[in-house]
Amino acid sequence: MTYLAKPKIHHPGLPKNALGYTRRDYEGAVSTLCAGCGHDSISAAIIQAFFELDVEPHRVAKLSGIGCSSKTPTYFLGNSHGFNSVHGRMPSVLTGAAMANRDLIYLGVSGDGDSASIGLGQFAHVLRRGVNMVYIVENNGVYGLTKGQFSATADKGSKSKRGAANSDEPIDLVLLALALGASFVARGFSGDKTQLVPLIKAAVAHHGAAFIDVISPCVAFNNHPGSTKSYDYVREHNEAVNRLDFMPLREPITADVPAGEVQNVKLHDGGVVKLRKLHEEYDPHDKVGALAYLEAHRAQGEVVTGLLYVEDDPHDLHDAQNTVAAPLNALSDAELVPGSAALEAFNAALA
Ligand SMILES: Cc1ncc(C[n+]2csc(CCOP(=O)(O)OP(=O)(O)O)c2C)c(N)n1
Ligand code: SF4
Ligand SMILES: [Mg+2]
Repeated sequence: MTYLAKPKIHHPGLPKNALGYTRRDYEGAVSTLCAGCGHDSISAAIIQAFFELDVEPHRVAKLSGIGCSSKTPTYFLGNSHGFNSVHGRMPSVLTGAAMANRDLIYLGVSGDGDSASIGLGQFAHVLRRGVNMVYIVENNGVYGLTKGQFSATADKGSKSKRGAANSDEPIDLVLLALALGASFVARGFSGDKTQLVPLIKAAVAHHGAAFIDVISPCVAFNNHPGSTKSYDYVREHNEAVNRLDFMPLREPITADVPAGEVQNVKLHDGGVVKLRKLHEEYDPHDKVGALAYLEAHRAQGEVVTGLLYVEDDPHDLHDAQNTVAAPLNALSDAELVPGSAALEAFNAALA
């Protein structure tokens, strides 16, 4: 993959996080995507989220498939581990890496073609297994990289750049993620960083399968009248269920928010998501309610964004499989090869 390295000139006055790193330490190469692509705004939100979370870049593993969206890990977290896999196959590579080393933060970045078309089976299984990760789909309703064919998330009746209407029913990845058992489900919009950054931060802190569908207009093939994934359409039809701030517990919770308008959602690692509820009736702990809410607003052509569902006490695949806590590459020969006596005892236990 070609890329342009960023010049290593650091402004001495750049703000530093608790680790002494600047935002530049979380950036990657210069993007080669089309100017104005929504995916670049998502990269910027990821950079900001990890900078603000004070995460050491070498603790992150970013994985992707194939597509403009899947190219983006080159443009953020340049000092992290990275793996650009095959089209639609990122989830199985991520699962293998996560099972081998639970000490890293796993960030899967994919597109709607990558996850809802060729990779739908992989998408389903990584969520239902509860792999501890943040899974972001940069959803533009088209195969951007291969020149704008409709993807499986394109709305029925939405028009392509050449005017052809899509005749197929769309797959709503958020509804699917809820049905498949993801323990954190959210939707954002690439053009709304104020909402997206805290969503990413909360997803990183979540212990389990965290999925964020980010509507991300493709300026080359899907940002014209008739498209339901354009900037204008989403701005006009966006229904935000909540406003989010993410606060690690070491920071005091601000007290100047009027009572009754805020709900603190505790995350497994002790972090807190502060939900400023716009709608009194919306409860992100109620999965059945979330499904009904999404369907009702979808029927009205609205795109619901925000934290839609979070499980308070989630479990991940390591919990289910009772795996060893140490990364496999840290185990000694004796632990990896326990010998014939241990094997015989194990076989005897199965008899
Ligand atoms: C096995 C395989 N089939 C098809 C392709 C061609 N291909 C490359 S990217 C892509 C679609 C990408 O769409 P999406 O995941 O939505 O990413 P976007 O470019 O829109 O961000 C396709 C069909 C491929 N690379 N590999
Ligand atoms: S083709 Fe679309 S998705 Fe790809 S870089 Fe250009 S604007 Fe972004
Ligand atoms: Mg796409």
